[in-house]
Amino acid sequence: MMNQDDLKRAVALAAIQYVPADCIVGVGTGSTANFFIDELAKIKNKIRGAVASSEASAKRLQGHGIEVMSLNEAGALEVYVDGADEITRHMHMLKGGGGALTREKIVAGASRKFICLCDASKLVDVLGKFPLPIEVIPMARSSVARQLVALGGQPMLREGFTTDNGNIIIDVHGLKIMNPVELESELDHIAGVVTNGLFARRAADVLLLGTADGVKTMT
Ligand code: ABF
Repeated sequence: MMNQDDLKRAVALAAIQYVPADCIVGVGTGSTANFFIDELAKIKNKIRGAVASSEASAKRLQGHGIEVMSLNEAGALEVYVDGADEITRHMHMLKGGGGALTREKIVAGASRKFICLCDASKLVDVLGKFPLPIEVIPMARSSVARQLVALGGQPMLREGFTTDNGNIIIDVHGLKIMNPVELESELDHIAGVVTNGLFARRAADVLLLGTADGVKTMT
Protein backbone atom coordinates (compact mmCIF):
# COMPACT_ATOMS: atom_id res chain seq x y z
CA MET A 1 0.00 0.00 0.00
CA MET A 2 1.56 3.32 -1.08
CA ASN A 3 1.39 6.26 1.28
CA GLN A 4 1.35 9.92 0.23
CA ASP A 5 5.13 10.21 0.39
CA ASP A 6 5.50 7.16 -1.87
CA LEU A 7 3.19 8.85 -4.40
CA LYS A 8 5.21 12.07 -4.22
CA ARG A 9 8.45 10.14 -4.66
CA ALA A 10 7.00 8.31 -7.68
CA VAL A 11 5.96 11.53 -9.47
CA ALA A 12 9.30 13.13 -8.63
CA LEU A 13 11.12 10.25 -10.28
CA ALA A 14 8.81 10.41 -13.31
CA ALA A 15 9.60 14.10 -13.71
CA ILE A 16 13.28 13.40 -14.34
CA GLN A 17 12.50 12.31 -17.91
CA TYR A 18 11.34 15.90 -18.62
CA VAL A 19 14.75 17.32 -17.71
CA PRO A 20 16.82 17.76 -20.88
CA ALA A 21 20.54 17.03 -20.71
CA ASP A 22 22.79 20.01 -20.06
CA CYS A 23 19.98 22.36 -19.01
CA ILE A 24 19.34 24.69 -16.10
CA VAL A 25 16.26 23.41 -14.28
CA GLY A 26 13.62 25.61 -12.63
CA VAL A 27 12.86 24.06 -9.26
CA GLY A 28 9.78 24.61 -7.11
CA THR A 29 9.11 24.49 -3.40
CA GLY A 30 7.39 22.14 -0.98
CA SER A 31 7.58 18.50 0.04
CA THR A 32 6.91 17.17 -3.48
CA ALA A 33 9.51 19.49 -4.97
CA ASN A 34 11.90 18.26 -2.27
CA PHE A 35 11.53 14.71 -3.55
CA PHE A 36 12.23 16.05 -7.04
CA ILE A 37 15.40 17.77 -5.79
CA ASP A 38 16.55 14.49 -4.31
CA GLU A 39 15.99 12.75 -7.66
CA LEU A 40 17.73 15.59 -9.49
CA ALA A 41 20.77 15.03 -7.29
CA LYS A 42 21.15 11.58 -8.83
CA ILE A 43 21.60 13.11 -12.30
CA LYS A 44 23.43 16.26 -11.21
CA ASN A 45 26.33 15.62 -13.56
CA LYS A 46 23.95 15.78 -16.53
CA ILE A 47 22.60 19.29 -15.76
CA ARG A 48 24.25 22.68 -15.62
CA GLY A 49 22.45 23.83 -12.51
CA ALA A 50 19.15 25.03 -11.11
CA VAL A 51 17.14 28.17 -10.43
CA ALA A 52 15.23 27.85 -7.15
CA SER A 53 11.86 29.36 -6.27
CA SER A 54 12.71 29.72 -2.58
CA GLU A 55 15.58 29.98 -0.15
CA ALA A 56 14.58 26.59 1.25
CA SER A 57 14.84 24.86 -2.14
CA ALA A 58 18.12 26.66 -2.90
CA LYS A 59 19.54 25.31 0.34
CA ARG A 60 18.43 21.76 -0.41
CA LEU A 61 19.84 21.92 -3.95
CA GLN A 62 23.16 23.25 -2.68
CA GLY A 63 23.21 20.57 0.00
CA HIS A 64 23.23 18.03 -2.84
CA GLY A 65 26.07 19.89 -4.58
CA ILE A 66 23.83 21.26 -7.35
CA GLU A 67 24.81 24.73 -8.51
CA VAL A 68 22.08 27.31 -7.85
CA MET A 69 21.97 30.29 -10.19
CA SER A 70 19.88 33.42 -10.16
CA LEU A 71 17.20 33.68 -12.81
CA ASN A 72 18.97 36.74 -14.19
CA GLU A 73 22.14 34.71 -14.75
CA ALA A 74 20.29 31.72 -16.16
CA GLY A 75 18.00 33.44 -18.67
CA ALA A 76 15.03 31.54 -20.12
CA LEU A 77 14.63 28.00 -18.78
CA GLU A 78 13.56 24.84 -20.58
CA VAL A 79 11.57 23.39 -17.73
CA TYR A 80 10.06 24.24 -14.34
CA VAL A 81 9.07 21.43 -11.97
CA ASP A 82 6.86 22.11 -8.95
CA GLY A 83 3.97 20.85 -6.88
CA ALA A 84 0.61 22.54 -6.27
CA ASP A 85 -2.07 22.65 -3.60
CA GLU A 86 -4.90 22.02 -6.09
CA ILE A 87 -5.08 21.44 -9.84
CA THR A 88 -7.96 20.99 -12.29
CA ARG A 89 -8.19 18.96 -15.48
CA HIS A 90 -7.69 22.24 -17.33
CA MET A 91 -4.26 22.42 -15.66
CA HIS A 92 -5.21 25.52 -13.68
CA MET A 93 -3.44 25.46 -10.32
CA LEU A 94 -3.86 26.93 -6.88
CA LYS A 95 -0.45 27.30 -5.26
CA GLY A 96 1.33 29.10 -2.46
CA GLY A 97 0.50 27.03 0.61
CA GLY A 98 4.24 27.06 1.23
CA GLY A 99 4.34 30.85 0.84
CA ALA A 100 6.76 30.85 -2.11
CA LEU A 101 4.16 31.79 -4.75
CA THR A 102 5.84 34.95 -6.05
CA ARG A 103 9.15 33.37 -6.91
CA GLU A 104 7.32 30.28 -8.16
CA LYS A 105 5.30 32.41 -10.57
CA ILE A 106 8.38 34.28 -11.72
CA VAL A 107 10.42 31.14 -12.43
CA ALA A 108 7.45 29.33 -13.97
CA GLY A 109 6.81 32.32 -16.22
CA ALA A 110 10.40 32.21 -17.45
CA SER A 111 10.18 28.51 -18.33
CA ARG A 112 9.10 26.90 -21.57
CA LYS A 113 7.41 23.92 -19.87
CA PHE A 114 5.72 23.62 -16.48
CA ILE A 115 5.68 20.09 -15.09
CA CYS A 116 3.31 19.82 -12.12
CA LEU A 117 3.73 17.02 -9.60
CA CYS A 118 0.74 16.05 -7.45
CA ASP A 119 -0.71 13.15 -5.60
CA ALA A 120 -4.25 12.23 -6.62
CA SER A 121 -5.86 14.05 -3.67
CA LYS A 122 -4.99 17.41 -5.25
CA LEU A 123 -6.92 16.93 -8.49
CA VAL A 124 -10.19 18.85 -8.05
CA ASP A 125 -13.15 19.95 -10.19
CA VAL A 126 -13.25 23.48 -8.78
CA LEU A 127 -10.37 25.38 -7.15
CA GLY A 128 -10.82 27.10 -3.80
CA LYS A 129 -11.37 24.52 -1.10
CA PHE A 130 -7.71 25.08 -0.23
CA PRO A 131 -7.47 28.72 0.98
CA LEU A 132 -6.06 30.95 -1.75
CA PRO A 133 -2.72 32.51 -0.70
CA ILE A 134 -2.03 36.11 -1.65
CA GLU A 135 1.31 37.84 -1.07
CA VAL A 136 0.72 41.41 0.01
CA ILE A 137 2.90 44.46 0.78
CA PRO A 138 2.53 44.85 4.59
CA MET A 139 1.16 48.44 4.53
CA ALA A 140 -1.71 47.32 2.27
CA ARG A 141 -2.91 44.53 4.58
CA SER A 142 -6.24 46.07 5.64
CA SER A 143 -7.19 47.64 2.34
CA VAL A 144 -6.46 44.44 0.42
CA ALA A 145 -8.42 42.42 2.99
CA ARG A 146 -11.46 44.69 2.55
CA GLN A 147 -11.36 44.23 -1.22
CA LEU A 148 -11.11 40.47 -0.80
CA VAL A 149 -14.23 40.52 1.38
CA ALA A 150 -15.98 42.49 -1.37
CA LEU A 151 -15.06 39.66 -3.76
CA GLY A 152 -16.81 37.16 -1.47
CA GLY A 153 -13.78 35.72 0.33
CA GLN A 154 -12.85 35.45 3.98
CA PRO A 155 -9.29 36.76 4.28
CA MET A 156 -7.07 35.55 7.12
CA LEU A 157 -3.60 36.83 7.84
CA ARG A 158 -1.01 34.02 7.96
CA GLU A 159 0.25 34.71 11.47
CA GLY A 160 3.98 34.89 12.10
CA PHE A 161 4.90 34.37 8.47
CA THR A 162 7.09 36.58 6.28
CA THR A 163 7.83 35.67 2.67
CA ASP A 164 11.33 35.45 1.18
CA ASN A 165 10.54 38.92 -0.24
CA GLY A 166 9.69 40.45 3.16
CA ASN A 167 5.92 40.53 2.64
CA ILE A 168 2.87 39.01 4.34
CA ILE A 169 0.49 36.29 3.15
CA ILE A 170 -3.29 36.59 3.33
CA ASP A 171 -5.09 33.25 2.91
CA VAL A 172 -8.53 33.64 1.41
CA HIS A 173 -11.10 31.09 2.55
CA GLY A 174 -14.52 30.33 1.15
CA LEU A 175 -13.91 30.97 -2.53
CA LYS A 176 -15.44 28.76 -5.19
CA ILE A 177 -13.28 29.69 -8.15
CA MET A 178 -15.34 29.10 -11.29
CA ASN A 179 -13.17 31.25 -13.57
CA PRO A 180 -9.56 31.09 -12.37
CA VAL A 181 -8.10 33.00 -15.34
CA GLU A 182 -10.40 35.97 -14.70
CA LEU A 183 -9.94 35.95 -10.92
CA GLU A 184 -6.16 35.72 -11.26
CA SER A 185 -6.15 38.95 -13.28
CA GLU A 186 -8.69 40.66 -11.04
CA LEU A 187 -6.64 39.96 -7.91
CA ASP A 188 -3.46 41.18 -9.58
CA HIS A 189 -5.12 44.54 -10.11
CA ILE A 190 -5.64 45.21 -6.39
CA ALA A 191 -3.02 47.73 -5.26
CA GLY A 192 -0.70 46.13 -2.72
CA VAL A 193 -1.11 42.60 -4.05
CA VAL A 194 2.27 41.27 -5.12
CA THR A 195 1.13 37.88 -6.40
CA ASN A 196 -1.90 35.65 -6.01
CA GLY A 197 -1.78 31.87 -5.83
CA LEU A 198 -3.82 31.21 -8.98
CA PHE A 199 -1.60 29.85 -11.74
CA ALA A 200 -4.20 29.79 -14.50
CA ARG A 201 -3.06 32.23 -17.19
CA ARG A 202 0.15 30.23 -17.32
CA ALA A 203 -1.23 26.76 -16.61
CA ALA A 204 0.78 23.56 -16.27
CA ASP A 205 1.82 21.81 -19.49
CA VAL A 206 2.13 18.35 -17.98
CA LEU A 207 0.59 16.94 -14.81
CA LEU A 208 2.22 13.88 -13.30
CA LEU A 209 -0.40 12.53 -10.93
CA GLY A 210 0.52 9.96 -8.31
CA THR A 211 -2.25 7.40 -7.92
CA ALA A 212 -2.50 3.98 -6.31
CA ASP A 213 -2.32 2.54 -9.85
CA GLY A 214 0.89 4.36 -10.67
CA VAL A 215 1.84 7.71 -12.16
CA LYS A 216 -0.69 9.11 -14.64
CA THR A 217 0.45 11.66 -17.18
CA MET A 218 -2.02 14.38 -18.19
CA THR A 219 -1.35 17.07 -20.76
C1 ABF B 1 4.55 24.53 -3.76
O1 ABF B 1 4.51 23.70 -2.66
C2 ABF B 1 3.46 25.45 -3.52
O2 ABF B 1 2.97 26.23 -4.52
C3 ABF B 1 2.42 24.60 -2.89
O3 ABF B 1 1.83 25.45 -1.97
C4 ABF B 1 3.19 23.56 -2.20
C5 ABF B 1 2.78 22.15 -2.32
O4 ABF B 1 3.44 21.51 -1.30
P1 ABF B 1 3.55 19.98 -1.10
O5 ABF B 1 4.26 19.43 -2.28
O6 ABF B 1 4.33 19.89 0.17
O7 ABF B 1 2.15 19.49 -0.94
O8 ABF B 1 4.43 23.82 -4.91
